[in-house]
Amino acid sequence: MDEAESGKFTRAIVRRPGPNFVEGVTTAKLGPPILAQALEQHEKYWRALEICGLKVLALEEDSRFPDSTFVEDVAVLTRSCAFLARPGAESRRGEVAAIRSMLAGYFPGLRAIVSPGTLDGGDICQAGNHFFIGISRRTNEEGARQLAESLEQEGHSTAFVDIRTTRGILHLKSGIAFLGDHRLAIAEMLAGRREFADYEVVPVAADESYAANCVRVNDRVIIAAGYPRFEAALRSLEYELIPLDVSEFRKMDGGLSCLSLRF
Ligand code: CIR
Repeated sequence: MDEAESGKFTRAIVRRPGPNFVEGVTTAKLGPPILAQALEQHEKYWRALEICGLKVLALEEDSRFPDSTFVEDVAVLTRSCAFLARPGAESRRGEVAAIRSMLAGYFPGLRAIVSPGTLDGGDICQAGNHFFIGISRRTNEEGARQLAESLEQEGHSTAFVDIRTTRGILHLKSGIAFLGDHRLAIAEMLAGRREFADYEVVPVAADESYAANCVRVNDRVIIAAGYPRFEAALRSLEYELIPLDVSEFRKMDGGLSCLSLRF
């Protein structure tokens, strides 16, 4: 639940990268990730969530699923319900089982995206009571429709954002983040889209676009280290920041938001 305005997050689910993390799906041409560094970066990410006041729940690593450290993609959580995703990459579908078991203890009425729908949690951006639902190479129109219908039954509003022809982002949240305060960080490739017209925008320049994937967690914002203009823009808005190096996850097309499910 990416909702900074209606109550605090108290928990996060994470999963350490497994020994074959390097075998995951990627389009980034940044070379193979170094597992030892990925583990160290993950450890710091975990600590950052604790600094933000969260109890961190860890799933066991699972080498059947090299991308399973990107837990955000396999569920969508709101204050009142949880939706199991149906990842667009077939190699990731089996990741849902472990998340289902973990979430069942916290969300009694689990719902699920069903075939022929596909949906990755990375395409869902919650902004208060409103949900932006990306339609991407991973989330198809049917998956988006199923989620929107369920969310609307729960009293939320939704808007589709088609990013299928937007270059340079895998998921919607690779290019936007909700910062609370009716404010979105928006990467250059998504700037000017009418879906975001009602929001105050913190623009992320083309050469810093990776930084748009930041995470507001309670009173702080976790950001990728190494993007000085975006960092300065957030500091000038008086956000308390936790910059983290996530270079090894970037090599696998991942970022900060995808490494946890917060609720
Ligand atoms: C994948 O291609 O599915 C993973 N290698 C990366 C997923 C990143 N998830 C995200 O941005 N929400």
